Amino acid sequence: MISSSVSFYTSSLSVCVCVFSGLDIVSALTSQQKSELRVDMRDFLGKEVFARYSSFKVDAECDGYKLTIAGFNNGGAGDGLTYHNGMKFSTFDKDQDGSSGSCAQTFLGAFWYNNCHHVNPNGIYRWGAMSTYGATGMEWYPWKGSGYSMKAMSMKFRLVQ
Ligand SMILES: [Ca+2]
Repeated sequence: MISSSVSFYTSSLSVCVCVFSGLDIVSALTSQQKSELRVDMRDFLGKEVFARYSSFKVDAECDGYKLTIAGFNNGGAGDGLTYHNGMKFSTFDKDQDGSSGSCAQTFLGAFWYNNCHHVNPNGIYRWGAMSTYGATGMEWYPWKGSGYSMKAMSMKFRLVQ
């Protein structure tokens, strides 16, 4: 289950792909040249915030698509991703997280899970705050806390000089 709301693209190449097929491309691009990442999100009241990271890199598949991120700049969202720095990418069928259980199975997503997440962009689409099903929504903890699923969230990176 992968949300199509999460897409990666670069400004220099018109690449827009879902996470699974995209990680190889993201890794190839970010390994060769410095990249920055911007995450935009919107709640169900229409408010929009973002978080920007001046450095963003994804390692190759043989290294578990490990995430390296730094240089947080706050656009109102707060820093959700530093908690995931250094983690490998986990899916339903590939547990590479920092938990004794499977974060991907528990939180119904695929991500650079630690033990387990502050951010769950590939979680299920829910309408804002819901107490059922725990933190399985499309969440960004520093902004809305646990149990609030965004109306929209996008992660975009671009190569920088
Ligand atoms: Ca685990």
